[in-house]
Amino acid sequence: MQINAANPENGLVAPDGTLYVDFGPYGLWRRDASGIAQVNTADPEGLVAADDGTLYVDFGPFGFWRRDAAGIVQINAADAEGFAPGADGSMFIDFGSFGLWSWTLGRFSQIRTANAEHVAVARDGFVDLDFGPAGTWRRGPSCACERIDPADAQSVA
Ligand SMILES: [Ca+2]
Ligand SMILES: [Ca+2]
Ligand SMILES: [Ca+2]
Repeated sequence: MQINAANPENGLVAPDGTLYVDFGPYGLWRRDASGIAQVNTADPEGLVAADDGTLYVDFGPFGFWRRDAAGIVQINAADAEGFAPGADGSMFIDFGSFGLWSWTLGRFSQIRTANAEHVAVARDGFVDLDFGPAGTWRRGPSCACERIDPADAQSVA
């Protein structure tokens, strides 16, 4: 089924079966059992679905948003540089010069003040964080952060 004649820039199927498509200047759209609808007119820079089906969207200068059954809400006005969903429903967000933050159960907490170069979440609940010259760090389910490599990783994906 064609949602839109425009070329999609990005898309994903959330764990709840909803299809989300980034149609660039035509905004963000979804398709589920109730049909096809536009979620937002802004062009997403990135989107990811958490295990619980919640969609998280980086709308660039319009901030960072989440969408669940209750609707779509902005959770921060800053433009995220990167983000990755944790196994427990947390979201880890690189807000550039504002540092690295986790979003859990509706609350933000800052993990580090440094600007991460890359954030990746392993399925075992660990978060790998590339802080460039400050080395590569790993944050475990206990929330402790430890440096696993003093070198600047090329990638932790
Ligand atoms: Ca886009
Ligand atoms: Ca962004
Ligand atoms: Ca960054």
